[in-house]
Amino acid sequence: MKIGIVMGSTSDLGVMKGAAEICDRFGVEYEMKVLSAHRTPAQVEEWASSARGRGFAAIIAGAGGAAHLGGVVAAFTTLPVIGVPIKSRSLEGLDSLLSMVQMPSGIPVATVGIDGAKNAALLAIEMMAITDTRLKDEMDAFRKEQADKVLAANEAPLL
Ligand code: RP5
Repeated sequence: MKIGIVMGSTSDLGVMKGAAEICDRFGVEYEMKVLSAHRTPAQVEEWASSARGRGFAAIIAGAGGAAHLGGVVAAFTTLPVIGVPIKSRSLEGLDSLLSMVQMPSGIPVATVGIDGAKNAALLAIEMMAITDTRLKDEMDAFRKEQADKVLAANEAPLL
């Protein structure tokens, strides 16, 4: 199983590469695409509607501004879609966040925080780890690593 990572523009790549880095860390295969809900709607439909048949477990969609890419992808698949609102130039990403998170009832887009591409990938891998014990073990180790880092900060006086 692999993860689909799609973004509306190459200008989103600096943030969305964070999702790819997490996939690499966990040894999870991904397919990364730039496709726009408004500039290339036909290609979005083709890519999203074929995703399940091509072995995807979940899709991560990053977009900024009037960020409808996640919703459009979700319209064409019943795979879980995780939205990453990209920080925009004009409204700092609040526009992207609200556009994504406020999906009308019936077609969900599980939206992470602004520029939260890494969390989106972690969430997708947690979904895969429901049935994949290797990924479950890797996720436990990843959590422990984070806890150890926090606790290590207390080994010397803080001030
Ligand atoms: C959205 O518009 C993209 O997801 C991007 O975040 C934003 C700006 O796109 P560009 O003008 O940089 O192509 O479609």
